[in-house]
Amino acid sequence: MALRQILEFPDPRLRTIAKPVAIVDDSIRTLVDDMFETMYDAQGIGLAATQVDVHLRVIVIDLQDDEHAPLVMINPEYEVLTQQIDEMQEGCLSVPGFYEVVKRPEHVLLKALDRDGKAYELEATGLLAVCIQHECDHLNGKLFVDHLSNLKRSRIRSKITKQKRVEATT
Ligand code: QAP
Ligand code: CO
Repeated sequence: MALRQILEFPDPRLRTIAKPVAIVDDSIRTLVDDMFETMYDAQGIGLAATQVDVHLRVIVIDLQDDEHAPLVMINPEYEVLTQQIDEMQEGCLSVPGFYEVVKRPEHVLLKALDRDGKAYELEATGLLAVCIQHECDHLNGKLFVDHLSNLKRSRIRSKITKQKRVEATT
């Protein structure tokens, strides 16, 4: 297992549309294991392959509570099951230090393949539903900051860019 580097906004590689996984083989399982290790190391609850510069439709999620086991989602798709929209404060390992409220459907049905390539379905509400939608957005080159106003997004972009300049000179 190995830690992988997490791309940070506004890196253009985060805009790549990920390709479906053709076969769930050992190379995909290695990617999944590395993604869990990288996510736990960074103290995240969800990570998409896009964020580690691998443009395949693979997600790992671990809410780290008593109700939910760690989840692997390969070629995920979801259906919205309600008209109800909830607001939740979101963060992202690719936008470190920034948290903003995003509105999303509250109830989804996820269809995906697991670590063994076996198809499964999962109904989700609450934090898990938000996390599934947030991570699926990554596979389509989208970030939670895209749900914010242009003003908020450009403020976040300039703060991160400035911080990177400071880091480069210290
Ligand atoms: C997506 O995000 C998510 O800024 C997963 O300094 C987040 O794991 C879905 C993190 C919230 C729903 C609600 C962010 C860690 C982790 C940071 C994450 C940071 C350290 C973000
Ligand atoms: Co994210």
